Amino acid sequence: MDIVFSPDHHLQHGRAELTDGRLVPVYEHPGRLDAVLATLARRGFATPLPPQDRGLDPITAVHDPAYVAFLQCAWDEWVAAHGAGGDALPLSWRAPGMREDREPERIDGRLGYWSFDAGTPITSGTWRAAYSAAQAADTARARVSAGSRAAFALTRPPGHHAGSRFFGGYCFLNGAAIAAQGFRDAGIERVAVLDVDYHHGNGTQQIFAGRPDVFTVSLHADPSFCFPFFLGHADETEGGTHLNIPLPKGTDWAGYAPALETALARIEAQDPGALVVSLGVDTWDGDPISSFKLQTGDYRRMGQRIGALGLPTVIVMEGGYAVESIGDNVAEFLEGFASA
Ligand code: Q9C
Ligand code: ZN
Repeated sequence: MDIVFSPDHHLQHGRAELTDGRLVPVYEHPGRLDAVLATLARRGFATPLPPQDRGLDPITAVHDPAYVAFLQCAWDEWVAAHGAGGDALPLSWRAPGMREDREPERIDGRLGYWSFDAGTPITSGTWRAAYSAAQAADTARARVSAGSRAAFALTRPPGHHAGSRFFGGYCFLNGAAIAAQGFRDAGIERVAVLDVDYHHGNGTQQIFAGRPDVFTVSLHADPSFCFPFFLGHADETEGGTHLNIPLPKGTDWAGYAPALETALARIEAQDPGALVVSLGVDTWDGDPISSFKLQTGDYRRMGQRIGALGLPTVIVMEGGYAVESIGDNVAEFLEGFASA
């Protein structure tokens, strides 16, 4: 399996996030990918390839160019207003009845305009890190388009919460969506996206809502109790082009496996020509911000079941915050996939 990786991920290193009423060190930090990289090397995976740079085109294929332009200059505007002593974070958002059609001028207002949470710090290196992650997702897709059975984009910051016009949930550019759209633009008529991150893939759902050419599925913690709270319920079908499978607190493999089978059957019924997997391993038992109970060996079963679809596949790294196990959980998934 091809693995695409850029050390530029180190450029995204936020200082703090607001969690449970406290400012705490960020969960989404460079040590996550350092751990995966070291584990994959130790377990004998092939040396990763660097991403190719195809510029802004693969990004603006799924994100509004005005949003992309905002991401590129947000840190500089923040420093001009507040200095570089803290991360750039939004604190105000529009609510129903407020104006959607007027982007504020002040950076504090613009941060709220283009986001949906206060847990996603913008730093000096955020744009370059997110840009390289987007290129890695695109390169993984290009490898598969060129004939590889599967490729893994080992990337951060993650992407599946980022929509066409917003950041949030640690995400800025949606690598899974970039890969799926890349397959479409390379001539694949129908693409499926399967999101197994603990959290609902709200950005991916939004980007492809109502698109019969890209069928999206997300298995996740029920938004009644879990972030992103305002999307991800089972009744959101987007005209038959999307499937949400919300799961209860404490879900283990016995609860997860049948939901995965439902998702796989729906994907097979669409007869797609390619698959994109949003791989979050924050469903692991010991994850510090999650509640599911999957064990390390369960990721091998998950990878095997997904690999058995037999589709050309791009796997994109999403969440997973238990640094002691993230590498083994990812490796189990990839080995299971390859063994199918
Ligand atoms: N108590 C991904 O897994 N809220 N994003 C965290 C922690 C946001 C997770 C609060 C979680 C976003 C890609
Ligand atoms: Zn997650």
